[in-house]
Amino acid sequence: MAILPIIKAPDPILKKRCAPVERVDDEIRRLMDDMLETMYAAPGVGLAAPQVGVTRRVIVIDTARHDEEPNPLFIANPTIVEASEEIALREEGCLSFPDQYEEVERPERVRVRYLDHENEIREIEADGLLAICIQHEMDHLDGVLMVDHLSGLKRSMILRRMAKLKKAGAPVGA
Ligand code: K1U
Ligand code: ZN
Repeated sequence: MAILPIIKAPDPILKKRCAPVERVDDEIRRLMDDMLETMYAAPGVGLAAPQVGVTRRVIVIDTARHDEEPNPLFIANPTIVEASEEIALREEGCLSFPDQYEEVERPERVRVRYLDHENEIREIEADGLLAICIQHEMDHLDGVLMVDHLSGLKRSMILRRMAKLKKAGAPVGA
């Protein structure tokens, strides 16, 4: 396994719509394993393939707490098959926006269908942090970023700050 560099905003790769995988084969499994190691090292609770420069519909997530056993989820080609009408407002982070935390509104619960590490079709019913994290990572696969849920003014302030840090070569996050 390998730790991959995480792409920081602004970057055109983060705005691309990702292509589905045909099947979860050895190449995609290797990508999933590298992404998981990268996410744990960051540290984070989720990571989407475009954040490591790969425009395929692949996500890894582990929202287990430090006092719980690791519970990695390997997700390819996710689709939301059901979303609650109930909306939650929660603070989100993003490894492509180090040190930025913003409140975003999303459905409280979702049921998601996907292909797992062994190319098996699975469904998961998620709520709380897991539901938020899955939706955040699925947004990445469509080139939608946390800041795209904010007001235009807030979004451009954050993007300007990120561009400045990048230009200055500041060490932003991992
Ligand atoms: O997509 C990403 O950039 C990962 C992001 C996922 C996420 C977190 C919270 C709400 C929505 C989506 C992160 O993992 S940010 C880092 C973070 O939340 C965290 C870091 C260390 C320990 C626990 C959480
Ligand atoms: Zn993110």
